[in-house]
Amino acid sequence: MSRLILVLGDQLTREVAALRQYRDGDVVVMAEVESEATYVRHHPKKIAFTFAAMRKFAARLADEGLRVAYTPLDDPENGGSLPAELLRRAEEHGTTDVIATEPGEWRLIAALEECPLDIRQLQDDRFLASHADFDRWAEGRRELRLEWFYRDMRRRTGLLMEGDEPAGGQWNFDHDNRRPPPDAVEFGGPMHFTPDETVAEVLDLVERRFPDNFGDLRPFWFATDQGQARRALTRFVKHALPNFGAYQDAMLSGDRFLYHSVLSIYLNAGLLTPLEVVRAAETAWRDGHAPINAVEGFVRQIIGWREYVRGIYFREGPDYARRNALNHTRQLPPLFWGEPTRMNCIARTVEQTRTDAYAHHIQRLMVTGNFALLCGLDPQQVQDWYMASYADAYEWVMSANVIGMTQFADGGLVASKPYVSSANYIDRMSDYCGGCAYSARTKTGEGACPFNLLYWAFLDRHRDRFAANPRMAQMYATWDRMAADKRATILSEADTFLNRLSQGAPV
Ligand code: FAD
Ligand code: DLZ
Ligand code: SF4
Repeated sequence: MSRLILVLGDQLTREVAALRQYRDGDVVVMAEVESEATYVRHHPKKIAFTFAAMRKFAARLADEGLRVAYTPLDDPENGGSLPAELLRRAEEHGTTDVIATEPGEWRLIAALEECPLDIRQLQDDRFLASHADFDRWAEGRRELRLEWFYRDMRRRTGLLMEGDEPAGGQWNFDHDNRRPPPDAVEFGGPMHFTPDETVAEVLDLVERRFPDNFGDLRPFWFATDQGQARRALTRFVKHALPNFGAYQDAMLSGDRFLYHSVLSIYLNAGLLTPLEVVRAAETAWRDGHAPINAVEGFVRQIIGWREYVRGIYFREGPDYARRNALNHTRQLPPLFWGEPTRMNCIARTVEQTRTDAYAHHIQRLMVTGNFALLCGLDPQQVQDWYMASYADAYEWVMSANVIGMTQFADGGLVASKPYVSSANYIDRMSDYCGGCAYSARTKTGEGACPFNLLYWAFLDRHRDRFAANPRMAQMYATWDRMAADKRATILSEADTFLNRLSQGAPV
């Protein structure tokens, strides 16, 4: 009897677990559906990327001789959701037997479990650590810190290892990284691809069906198949990887990508596998093309952070994304959706997010994430914003980054202290402050940067929770040493700022 093999829009790999089960007579089911396209108001570039990459992958499978049942969004028979499409195809092909690869979000895992067909969800072994591997690592540990997980992954994969020792004699080369922005960037950004016929059709469809979503659909330049994604990887390794480490944390108004890879979109959709990406980087180091600090930093992001945040999401369960340990309830202000603001760092980051569906890690962490935490925004609304804003957004990778790392809403499971900073950090690591109406160096009064006010107000508000944290002792000591009238001024000005924000007044 034939079986249905379900392939989701972020499982576009020939080697994905369910497809490896394909045998003659089976039918591969792929469907563009309203429910996936609207469960958050995705950036139009993300929807276009997903549909175009799905169409090209389906065509490739058909060329290889597989039977593929593909449903475009505009098909009048379209059931509107993945379970509905499976039920329709099951009836059409006279089967109830379905093989799927486990989706990356709890809501879809549950929807498949509830679907009245015999659906087997196989482990997604594109990841290097299975759920069992992560649980084994986490079991009995008091703290689930990335660094220990990462070292374990290095040993397990043998990546950047010389025998039992880390290559270059250190596990982590971050002290060589984190330099302020360079005067000039030699990379020129990620590879751009001119839309082919398939992409052009999808762009028209997305323009018609999702006209009001936040973000610019055009110009559209993402890779949409494996061949193109591999070319983007080659370009990154050749031209950007050598400088990746040094300028990983820098931000520049005139250069949105610096030396970042812009590969998460392709990795998360399956156009690239994590192993091929890290092996390409390791080879560049072994060939003497890229220094160890750059390659180690890059490899850590992929076999460390990427696997770790997924491990946390699945280990903690469906309620993780709804945690709110600091009881933050302020509504997300309209400046996140591009309403004018005088805060140049926010304006630049949001503008880039709107045009490219991309911002690099430090922009997400230390600009928008930092600001949201300092303002006490509702973490679910913050996560919804990130989900709606980025082409690489999926809950399995988003949640521990937003709920854990940036908003401290998991109470410190991921971050040992909240990622908060005053204007100092942004001033040192970017050129944003030079073009800002506020002054990074001004602490109170006319023109004082809001980060300088909000930072101390945050610490003061959460004193009970954080004062005993040894990593924050120095901040509290500094705060306590300030003159009482200065502290009162800071708190009052922070309050005025937050009230303006809540009232929708321009800030
Ligand atoms: P590079 O800087 O070139 O890094 C290389 C690769 O490492 C990335 O492609 C990515 O696969 C991986 N990586 C790096 N940092 C992380 C991390 N913290 N977690 C997981 N993987 C990482 N990444 C996503 O893929 N999807 C998301 O939805 C997402 N949401 C985020 C939200 C917040 C608030 C923060 C702080 C980070 C988020 N990240 C997310 C992680 C990171 O910001 C992006 O992976 C990275 O910016 C993608 O750009 P890049 O490919 O140029 O990465
Ligand atoms: C992101 C996305 C979008 C926009 N549309 C579809 C779709 O129509 N069909 C599909 O199979 N997958 C889509 N995806 C990817 C899914 O949302 C993704 O598989 C789940 O969120 C689990 O990670
Ligand atoms: Fe951002 Fe403050 Fe710098 Fe302006 S002065 S860019 S608001 S950190």
